[in-house]
Amino acid sequence: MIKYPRLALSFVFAGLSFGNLQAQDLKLWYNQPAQQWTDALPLGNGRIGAMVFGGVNQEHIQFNEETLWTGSPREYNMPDGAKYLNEIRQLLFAGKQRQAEELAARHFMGLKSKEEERAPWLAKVRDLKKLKEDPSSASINDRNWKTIQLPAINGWETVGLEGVDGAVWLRNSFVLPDSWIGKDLVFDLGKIRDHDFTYVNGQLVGTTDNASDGRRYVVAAGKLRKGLNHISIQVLNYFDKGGLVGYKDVTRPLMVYPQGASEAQALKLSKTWKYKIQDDNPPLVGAYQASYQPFGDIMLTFPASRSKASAYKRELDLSTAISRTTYVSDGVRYTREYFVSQPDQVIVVRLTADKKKSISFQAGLRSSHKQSAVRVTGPNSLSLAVQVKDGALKGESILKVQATGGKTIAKDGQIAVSKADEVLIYLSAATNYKDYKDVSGNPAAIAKADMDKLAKRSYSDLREAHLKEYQQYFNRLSVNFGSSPQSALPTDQRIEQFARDNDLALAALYLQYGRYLLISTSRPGTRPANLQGIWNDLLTPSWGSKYTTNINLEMNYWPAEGLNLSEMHEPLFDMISELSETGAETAKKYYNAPGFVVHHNTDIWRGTAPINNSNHGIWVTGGAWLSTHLWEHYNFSQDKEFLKNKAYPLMRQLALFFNSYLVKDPQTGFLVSGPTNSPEQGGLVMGTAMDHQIIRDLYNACIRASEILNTDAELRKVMKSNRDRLTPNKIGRYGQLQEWTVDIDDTTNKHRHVSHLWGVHPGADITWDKDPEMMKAARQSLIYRGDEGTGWSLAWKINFWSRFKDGNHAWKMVHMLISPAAKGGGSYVNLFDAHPPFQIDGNFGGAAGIAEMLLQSHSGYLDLLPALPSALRDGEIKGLRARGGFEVDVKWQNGKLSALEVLSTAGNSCTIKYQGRELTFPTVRGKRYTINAALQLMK
Ligand code: FUC
Repeated sequence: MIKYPRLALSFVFAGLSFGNLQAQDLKLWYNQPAQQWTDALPLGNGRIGAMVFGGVNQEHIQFNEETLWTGSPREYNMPDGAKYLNEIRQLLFAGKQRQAEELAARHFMGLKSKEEERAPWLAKVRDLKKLKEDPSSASINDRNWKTIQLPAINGWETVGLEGVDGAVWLRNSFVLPDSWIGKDLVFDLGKIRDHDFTYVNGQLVGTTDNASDGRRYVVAAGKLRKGLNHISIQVLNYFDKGGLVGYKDVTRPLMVYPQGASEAQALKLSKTWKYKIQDDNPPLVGAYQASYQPFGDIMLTFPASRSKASAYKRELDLSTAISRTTYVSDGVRYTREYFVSQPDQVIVVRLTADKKKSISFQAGLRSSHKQSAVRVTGPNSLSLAVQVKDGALKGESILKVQATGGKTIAKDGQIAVSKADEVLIYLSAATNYKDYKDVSGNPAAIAKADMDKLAKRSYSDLREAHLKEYQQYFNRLSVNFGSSPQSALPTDQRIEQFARDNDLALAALYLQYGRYLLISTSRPGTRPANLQGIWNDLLTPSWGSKYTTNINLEMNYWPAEGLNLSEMHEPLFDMISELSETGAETAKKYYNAPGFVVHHNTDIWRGTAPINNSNHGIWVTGGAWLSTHLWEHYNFSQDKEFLKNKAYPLMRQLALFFNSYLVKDPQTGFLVSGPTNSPEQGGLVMGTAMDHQIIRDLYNACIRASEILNTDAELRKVMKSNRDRLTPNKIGRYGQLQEWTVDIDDTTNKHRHVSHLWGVHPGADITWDKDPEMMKAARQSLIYRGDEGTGWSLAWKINFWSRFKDGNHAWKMVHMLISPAAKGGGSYVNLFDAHPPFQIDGNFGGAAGIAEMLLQSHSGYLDLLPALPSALRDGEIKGLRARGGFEVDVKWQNGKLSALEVLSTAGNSCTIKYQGRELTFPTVRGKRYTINAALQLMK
């Protein structure tokens, strides 16, 4: 890649056309330590992730290594799925969806990992008579039981029972109000994972297995007592989140109320439950795919201070990727600095104080993995070894504490430092994962080698190397929407007030945070960002914290090209190469087709077979959607070597797959995809708008690429013919863009997925230029769908409204995305996107969406300020990249373009459009052009 002297040039031009630059607002900061994981601040080097809590007496740094997952290399494909393909298709063409789904469920899903029978275990744990004391009985003595705070939306794993699956008893009680005597009561217990046997005063009042909704049991008056009443619940949890998980709306309590009375009269159940683990060895549950795992935690315990700490602040500086905690305790100012170094592959923490001999603490390591061990390995070092349950992967991590002054002693699995002047702490971590087929790595050797390399390096060496490496990416783009008075407020308060306050600087910060997160989770040479990037503290994270390809994985990479982080895209490209190997097997076994196919999920073992359920797991365009990222990388970079050696060979494989796979719809005569679904609704069908848009895009890209590379003339003819015979986009009877080939859309459907609008964004199948009627129909579909959604759905809608060129509606969606996460999609205290729970896609989709308001380039020209919201009156963004090989600095005042510079990185002709004006000029590679507000070329 050619490097341009961007800093030097922009320095010269800054004075000429851009005037005064306000400082960017680039810090997240808080006046109190993190209480929950989603309050903690994320750091990462693409491989190692850290979440810093910043507690005064107890510092907690939870960390991850990106290759620690459950599972092992194994066969994921059903051997003879292809035998049933035709029958499934015929059933669907004949309108027999249910039969097709049943057949597919039996013969067309992937293979699960090992599964054990449940019945014997269930009989054992249900045999309460065999227990010394019957925990269901009202009179049991539970004084020695421990307590836990429930409900917890992410399961009891997050509130003390980490890693626990099995049979657990929970107990609670309440005093029956006298006025309720003689009335039947409703026990509203929320959702319970997975199976409950609920007793009131020793009598079974309800049991439900695997419900997706909350439990509401009606208990007859005769079973209740005057005064104190006892609830005992035996919860059987086989895997994933356990216990009382409550409601999505986490503010909704568990409660009891008389039947027929309003919830307003309800009595809230105490959140403190007594618990006792009866059996923590449930039968194994087979899993279609593996889950991303936490690694461990660094715990630093400081002596209690005489007085309460004051002047507390913790922050994350996006310009340096360094987090800092400061406070004053007993008259001493303490500062902690943390970063995760890419050049040195370690977490670095520095503790300082403004008075000598003030630093004393104990450092320890721990892990939620049942199989883990901490050892003292030297006078100032510890190691942590972890082994994933029932899986092939293990990890090793080393913690080293280097104090200046004072005394350091390592014993009993801890390192104690007393009265030091300054302390450096390093952590290295590795696993035995080498690639998706090979787990022969030596984690202890890697962790040790990384630690040994630090021997001759000072803190300032490490810090400098870190800054240099990080800033080469981060500093390529700056953005300013004007200063907000709210910049003086801590970030949690800004999020709370954002919808009311028009805190423009927070929107700019959100964009830069997206870039920060992408650099931190997806450096070249690492694995791509999963559903949570590289940050995960749970053994059973939602959706396995893996890779969902029907929107989430792709959304993670929406900012990569436009927001000038092209190299961060590389891990995704490497993954596509691996998927082309595993997906070739799936293409053969399920479709008897060449090329490769990826269904709606994948994991570290690169599984590509259909998973979960036949009504939504059989979706065939995952690989094709991913391949559009290869083509987009070429569009932005104009890198022909990349096109020739990496992108086109993979794209071509996908075209070969679809050449073989597409079939003629007997009703319409057009080619359709299928069996498939429109993610994740409507069930198994033949033909969806999304598939056809993606496949059309793939063919268009392959046709163009084969022309540029002057290859595959014969194949090109086939691709052209298939493209032209594909089912076109259709407008349905409600004026909507049809989601399916038949006009069955339901205008009251508020589903989070808006897949049929793929051609509007991220595709370019439907644009105002090409087909305004279709664009209107797409907009109508989005209006029917409504604004509400999960975090990623809100983020997608920012992009849609930007492409519809309705900046104010896009801005409304930004407001919804940057709002407190308590009741649904929004942002957590650390600005992580809430599905809920935390899912990083919305951060990336949101950042890309804000940029989409300012510049679009998918129609062959630079479309300037295409969806500028009226709230964003003044601003500038420098370093945006556009397709065709351009880098753009744009400034606007009073809602109008005021300055523009374009750097040509490929020497292509440049066309710019702005409010009816148009300018086209030839460019020279490496040259920077200034254009005035009237769209005239200045030099
Ligand atoms: C898809 C979405 C869900 C979630 C999951 C990870 O299944 O429908 O909303 O984002 O992926």
